Amino acid sequence: MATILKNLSDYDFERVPSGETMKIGIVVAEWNSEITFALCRGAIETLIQHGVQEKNIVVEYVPGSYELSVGSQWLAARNDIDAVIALGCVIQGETRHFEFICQAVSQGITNVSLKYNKPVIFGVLTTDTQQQARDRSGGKHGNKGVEAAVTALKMCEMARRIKS
Ligand code: DLZ
Repeated sequence: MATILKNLSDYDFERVPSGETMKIGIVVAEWNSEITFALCRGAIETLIQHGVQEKNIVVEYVPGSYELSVGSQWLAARNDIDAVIALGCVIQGETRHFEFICQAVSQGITNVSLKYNKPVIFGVLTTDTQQQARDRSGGKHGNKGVEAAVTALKMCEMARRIKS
């Protein structure tokens, strides 16, 4: 599971499908916004690099990662949106809040994806420290927003191919 050996922004550009005809929803948690807004910038830049038109990127904000599930659901319910990217950052604190939020959001996002039969991408950093989160939101380990965007495009292409 270690991401230490993997740079989250490294991928094979040629293997990513064009996003020219895709419409992507992004839901961003405002908690730890220094991190999550950097994830969002990484995701948007990557989508645009792969042909997604700016007008086809819909960004919505929720207060914290716990609300990412329902925020994703509202976007996934829209027929015009092909995939949703959920971006958040949960940092381990002194209480068990961390575990509850991580469990809820990972399960919640999976449920939304299965309910709406469309990709909902888990772009949530779950780290022990703020520095680990910085390292993964445009720092030395890349940007999880980039990884999430690439995953969304690949899954959209697969969904279209298989469902058509
Ligand atoms: C309350 C809380 C705490 C302690 N930590 C985080 C965090 O590290 N990352 C995050 O995205 N949100 C956190 N929150 C807020 C919860 O996600 C949620 O917004 C509130 O509990 C209200 O439901």
